[in-house]
Formats: sequence, structure tokens, C-alpha cells
Amino acid sequence: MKRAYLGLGSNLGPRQHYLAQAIARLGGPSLAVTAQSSIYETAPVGYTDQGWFLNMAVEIETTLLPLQLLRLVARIERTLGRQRTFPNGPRTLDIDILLYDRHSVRTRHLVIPHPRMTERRFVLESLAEIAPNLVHPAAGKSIQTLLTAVSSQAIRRWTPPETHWAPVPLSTPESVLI
Ligand code: PH2
Ligand code: MG
Ligand code: MG
Repeated sequence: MKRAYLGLGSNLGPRQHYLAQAIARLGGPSLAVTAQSSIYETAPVGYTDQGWFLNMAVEIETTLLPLQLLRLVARIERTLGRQRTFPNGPRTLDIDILLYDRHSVRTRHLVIPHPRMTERRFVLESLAEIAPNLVHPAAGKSIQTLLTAVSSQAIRRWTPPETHWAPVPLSTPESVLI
């Protein structure tokens, strides 16, 4: 059983729904979600002419190997409507493998630790919430320490808009129940 960390992001459509669906679909016989951060609303980094993201980090325990895990998260992205357009472009759902145990992986399709995680505040902010003392195996510094050094980015903690409950008609008038 290995511990790994994933970064989730969405900036198209019902963003919170995609994050919730992703977490629901991650659970299974070979994978358990063991912690999740709050949701943050974050200004787009890289390609900036697009909507703000909802981002969060999750901790998982899994028996899947890195490339098996990549295949799983790619399948979840596809199921939830991800279409590849251009690098850093808008997406319904992005699931990035940030860290996998203390392993280093370098293949054409997968690099772990995620090569840009140490320079992205939206990653470090959410990851520091669930694993502040985790030491990044390549940088040799804790997530909390990396967070204090990273450049600023517009980020706010996100709370869901208040649900508006429609009044439900009673099938039996209340007076009859007394
Ligand atoms: N993901 C990117 C590029 N830029 N910016 C924010 N705020 N959040 C993201 O998840 C994000 C991004 C590429 O995956
Ligand atoms: Mg990404
Ligand atoms: Mg990705």
C-alpha cells in the first residue's frame, strides 16, 4: 500500500460537481481517499485568458502502481467530459499525480514528483492543508516551507453558494396530523 497525493482542478461548467464526482470515482478496491483539502478558487496560471479554477488536493492510499494510477485518473477525466484542447487550456476536470510515496518516475507520459508543483501556489496551498510536514523528495523541503517561498497568486478559499431549498408541498395538510 502506497500513499500518494493528487491535485484536482476544474474551470469549466459545474466545477464543484466535477471535483465531487472525481473524489467519488476515486474510491474502490485498490484505492482509498484518506484526506481532502478545502476547495480554493484560484486565478488561472499559465494561459490566463480563461475562467478561475476550483482546486483542491487529496491524499490517497493505493495498491496501484504509478502508471496504473495515471490510467485510472485519465479515465476519470475522460468520463467527466475532459477534452484535450491545448496545454494549460480550460478543462472540466484535471487530476494530477503530485507525489507517489517518495518515488521518482520519469516516463514520456508521467513525471513524479509533478514538475511544476513547487512553483504553483494553488497546489502548495491546498497540499499544505492536508500534509504540511510532508517532505518533497526532490526539493528536500516540507510543503509548508515550499509554500512560504512560492510567489503570490490570487487565491481564495471557496465555499459553495447557499442552496436554495424549494418548499416541498405536504401531501397531507399539517392540521390533519395533529
Ligand atoms: N492548471 C493548469 C494550468 N493553470 N491554474 C490554476 N489556477 N489551477 C490549475 O489547476 C491550473 C492552472 C494546468 O493543469
Ligand atoms: Mg494540471
Ligand atoms: Mg493534468
